[in-house]
Amino acid sequence: MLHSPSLEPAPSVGNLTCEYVARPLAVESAAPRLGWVTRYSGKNWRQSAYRILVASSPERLAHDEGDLWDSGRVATDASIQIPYDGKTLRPRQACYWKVRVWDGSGESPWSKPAEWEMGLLDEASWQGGRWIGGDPGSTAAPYLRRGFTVEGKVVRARLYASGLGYAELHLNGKKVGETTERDPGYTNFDKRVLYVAHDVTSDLKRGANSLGAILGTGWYDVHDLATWRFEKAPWRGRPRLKLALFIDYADGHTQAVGSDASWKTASGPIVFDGIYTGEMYDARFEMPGWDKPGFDDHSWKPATEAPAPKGVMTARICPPVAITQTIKPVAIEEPKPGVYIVDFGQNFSGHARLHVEGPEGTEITMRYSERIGPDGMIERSQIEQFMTKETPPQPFQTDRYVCKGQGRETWEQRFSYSGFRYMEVTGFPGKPTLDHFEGRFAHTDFESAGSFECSDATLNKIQRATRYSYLSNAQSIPTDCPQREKNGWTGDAQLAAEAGLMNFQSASFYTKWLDDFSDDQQPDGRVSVIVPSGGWGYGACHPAWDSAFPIVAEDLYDYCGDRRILERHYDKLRNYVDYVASQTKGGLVPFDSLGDWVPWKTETPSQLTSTIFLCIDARIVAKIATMTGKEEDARRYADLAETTRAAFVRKFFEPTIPAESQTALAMAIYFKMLPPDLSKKALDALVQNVETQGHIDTGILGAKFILRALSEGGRSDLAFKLVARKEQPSWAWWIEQGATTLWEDWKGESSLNHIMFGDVSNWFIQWIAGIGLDPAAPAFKHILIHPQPVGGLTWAKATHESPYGPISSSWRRNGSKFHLDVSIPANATATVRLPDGKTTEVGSGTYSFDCAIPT
Ligand code: RAM
Repeated sequence: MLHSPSLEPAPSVGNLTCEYVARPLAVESAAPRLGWVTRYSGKNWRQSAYRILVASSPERLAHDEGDLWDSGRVATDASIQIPYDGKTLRPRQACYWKVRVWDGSGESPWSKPAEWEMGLLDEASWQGGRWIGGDPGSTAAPYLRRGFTVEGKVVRARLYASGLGYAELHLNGKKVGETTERDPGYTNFDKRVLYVAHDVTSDLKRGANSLGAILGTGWYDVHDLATWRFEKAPWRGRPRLKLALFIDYADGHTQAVGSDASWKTASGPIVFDGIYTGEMYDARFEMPGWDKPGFDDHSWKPATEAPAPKGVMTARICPPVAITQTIKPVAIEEPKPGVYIVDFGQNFSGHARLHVEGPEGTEITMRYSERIGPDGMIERSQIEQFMTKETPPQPFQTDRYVCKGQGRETWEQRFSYSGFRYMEVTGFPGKPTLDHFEGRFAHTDFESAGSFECSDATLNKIQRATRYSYLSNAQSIPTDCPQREKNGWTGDAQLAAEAGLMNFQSASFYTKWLDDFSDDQQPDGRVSVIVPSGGWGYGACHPAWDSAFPIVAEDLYDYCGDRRILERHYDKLRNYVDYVASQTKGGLVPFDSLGDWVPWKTETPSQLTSTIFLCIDARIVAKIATMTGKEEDARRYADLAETTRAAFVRKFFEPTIPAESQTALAMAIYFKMLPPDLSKKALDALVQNVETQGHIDTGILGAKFILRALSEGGRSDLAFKLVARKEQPSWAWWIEQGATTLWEDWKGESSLNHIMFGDVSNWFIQWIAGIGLDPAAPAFKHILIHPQPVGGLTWAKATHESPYGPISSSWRRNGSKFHLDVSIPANATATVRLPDGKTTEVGSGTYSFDCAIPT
């Protein structure tokens, strides 16, 4: 029976996704996972069944014909992560799909149709697209081009391309992907090379067309010298391109245009580009019209065929890096004659766009910085320290532009990025004004998935700063900082992943990074502390960092219901845990390793934190083994977790508990390392420590878990104080100092844009506003609503776009009167715990509650 909208609220199905994406154009999984969101205006909606149709054409789908797959009516409440189970899909196959659902009383209408397309899947599908490069004797960025002819009516055109380090593609005089930059993305190129698919159907025209590419060095051809030795990366080579354009015509035939020796190349205005260095662009070498049909390329040389990189071609499944915001500067000063300092008012990752009018040959230099010194000049000693000193010194975070001298010129770099708030400009012709510059915020372009706001302006600023830091550090991989290192430091990423998943649709980004992890693992199980690594950072293990591998995989399961990620990496996770276990003595991690990094005052032994992480890792492996029916493994790793835990308690909590270390106490409590009586004592000790000291006294590990341990222990009031006290050390102190992003340490002595203290945003959403995850029911299938009206807040609200749909929690208090509004998505349920301790079980829908806050 179809729901009758006039008689009752009818469910409607939308937000169809395939592998986390609305319309992916290059899916490589043989069984892509589908999901949808049901909207229902009433209460307590639960799905009782679904039916999915996947068709080979929109027409067939419109006739309810699932010629690729008709799931039939499947009785289940599952509505996310449903694997396709139809006919084998071919390379480039387009799949059109829709879904309808049932509840106890009827069926929904069909959803609007959605689609996905399969990627190239194998080498043969590239149909002549070969690796080509520019003039091997030139260090400038190669330009490549080729013309082709379109005859007949085009129904679909797809451009598949990979360029190392980066490729900016052009079609008929226009950049492909207007705002994207640094495509296709960063991987261990000896293991995996990304390619990207573009829908270019509407960019083609009948007759002469022109394809082009500009290649950058990126992480593939690092020539700057720095601590992490990427110039010695085994994959290093000169930039190269592989591309295949497929044009499907109305008459059924397909034309393929591939990158091959018929392409031509020249060096243009990008004289130099480097991932740490920046870019040098000489506009006098521009080649107007190079990317348009009819361009005279007779002086260009034939492109050279380049050896294929070793890595497997893999479709990029996560969003591209893109420019998402243009930031107007707020001030400009001239601390020395001819030296201008531009203040963008916000720390961010990206670059500046320059508008200038000057005589031919005028060279303008823009050097990016997070700080200015007392003399008003940029101050970069904290972030330059890892760059190898050279004579003459290599440029760092520096863009240079040489004018062609033809009126107003506008330029921005393409192949590098910087972390900055300030910019020093020298060589500018005349006196620049604010209108001459714009900041361009560039990072992996996620959709937002969450928000938090409350009555305390400082907390709102911390939330905003966290989002800026998170985005600044999402650059195809999760990084530590956008200025100094740009490295995929694993510890930083594992600490920030939950805040990332709550605030942004970042699942596909972490899925990609876990592949990077798997690629970097050595046969003995070891992983590097930066991922990807060009060979640096293996050595002894560092469980607090290395555990990013199992922990982020588990986060994807907890926050998105992604079981496949656990299965896919199982063997490698086990191999990693075996490696760490082989290093232990008496159940403990015996050596010094990275631990509670950048502590305030009290240092916590790294053996203590590392042993906790080994226990967590073993538990995760045991959990996956249990889920997948591997009983012997399940027992073995549960035993390992338990012996590690017991050894931990003996060594670090008996006979006395480490009352001086907030980190040790908080982590032991939060990770359930202690028997109940000891856990209770540890919580009392933690509360006492915090009350006596009156401030946070941890590094990055403790800072994440102390807020949770206190909140779970009923002391969100204390956690709030740690965050919001305006004196050093605290998050709010940073804001008081003018921070617009989160800093690397409590002292403010290093980078000013790190994300490793960023779980505070997750705590805002999950505890202060109260949208809590229930790991027993992944993906917020069941939600723990537990708002915390503490710290004098009069209201707080948060939202989260969960896999089942939008969740919101909004509360206000007036004296002891407390009011809460919540919204639970269809097909999910929640337990609501009010500040008076009363709990209510609810189904989907919107609800309001009132209570008195006990004094
Ligand atoms: C610093 C990084 C990073 C941290 C490592 C251990 O250099 O910036 O944040 O994880 O050290």
